[in-house]
Amino acid sequence: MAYGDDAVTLSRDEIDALQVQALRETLERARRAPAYADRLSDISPNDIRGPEDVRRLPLTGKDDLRAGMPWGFLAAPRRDVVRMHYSSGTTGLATAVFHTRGDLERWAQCVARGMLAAGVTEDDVFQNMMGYGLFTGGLGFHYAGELIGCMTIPAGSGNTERQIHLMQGFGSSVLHIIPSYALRVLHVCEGEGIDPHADLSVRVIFVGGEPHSEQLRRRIEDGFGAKVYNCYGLSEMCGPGVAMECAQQHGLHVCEDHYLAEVLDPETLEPVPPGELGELVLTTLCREAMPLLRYRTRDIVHVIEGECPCGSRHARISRIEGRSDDMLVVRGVNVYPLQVERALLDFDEVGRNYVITLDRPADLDRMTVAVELAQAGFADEMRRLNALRERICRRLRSELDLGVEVELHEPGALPVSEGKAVRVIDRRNQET
Ligand code: DLL
Repeated sequence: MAYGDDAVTLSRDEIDALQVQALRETLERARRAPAYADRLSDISPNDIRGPEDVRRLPLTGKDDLRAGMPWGFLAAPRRDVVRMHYSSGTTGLATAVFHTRGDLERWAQCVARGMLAAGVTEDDVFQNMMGYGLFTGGLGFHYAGELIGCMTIPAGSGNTERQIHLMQGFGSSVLHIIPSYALRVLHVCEGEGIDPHADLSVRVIFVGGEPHSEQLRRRIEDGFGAKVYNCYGLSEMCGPGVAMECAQQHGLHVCEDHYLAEVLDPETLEPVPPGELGELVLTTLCREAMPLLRYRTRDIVHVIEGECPCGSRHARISRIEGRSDDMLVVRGVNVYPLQVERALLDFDEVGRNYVITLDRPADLDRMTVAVELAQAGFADEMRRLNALRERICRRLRSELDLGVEVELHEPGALPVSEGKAVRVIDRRNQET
């Protein structure tokens, strides 16, 4: 084994002690960030006596990150930062996340821990089918694969025929992929007459980046003849690797030596009783460049009680059961309806009403934006309208980083709801 990790064998008491110490250090580091300096003037590290004292710290939200752009949450000297990622925000304005070299090493260790728990070894060929770039999915797993010693193929996302060709040609045994894209790959295999059980060697698949059901996991497992492990994370913490499933496939172990997790009622912001659904709130424990205190993920989970038979005493959370805000995840890309609205407002020809429909034909998320036109009579000018549709498509693609379909409608043609407008119709789960 090229890489070992002692933290998985820590007892509960050891994890608690480690969290208290790390929380005190985090508090000291966070003070160096301009956005936290004033908010932490009343609290000293000695006030932290148990992990529950995290509740003495202020909550941090996406809006705070946005207000602090670009450098407000940077707690280390700029010259110590070796990487930046970028994540989308409630009004489409993305926020930056900074990493020191040490932050990147610890991130790779978190992901490697989950990969090892699923039985990945240096003998594996790891095809990483997640986007590389500002999105954290690709690079997040890449260095973990190399740390373990896998032959790592940075395939990136898309180009399905080539992906299958790589899997066949190099005997890829481990994949990392967006769950909806995994179904797409199976669909293409079927079309090409490739039987994944007989013609491919995939035995372990990590999925994450978007919500998915237990049924979807089973479909991917059956299709590939492989075990599928859920991996959770978000750019604000690092990316993938905040919590991952072990071989039991029952709940995701939070890397509790790196993240302190709370589950709060999103309205009262009080802790929910163990086992009940609430919003996951995370505090980084080791981050140097950008410590975040009690970050509201908006992801709804519950804690899985009891000791996991795998032996790890790191707390387990359920799969993500929903969001406490209106963010949609489409093919792994985070989309806020307001981003769509903002893009549409750029067009004089477009009226006030629009509806976003999500469905999943051919097992891949599709987002269609029905757009009502500002004036009647456009329906005759087909050429002009097609050009307009193309421009709106391009504008939405640049805003969302996601290809969407656009339909144009006569003024008054889209339903108008009384009260809060119904902007999103999500049919995806009806079809899975
Ligand atoms: O999606 C990081 C990631 C990449 C995780 C690849 C796992 C695998 P963001 O783009 O910042 O980061 O999006 C984070 O995606 O708050 C969840 O709402 C959703 N999400 C991520 N993983 C899962 C999952 C990455 N396993 C947001 N199940 C999060 C359900 C997930 N939702």
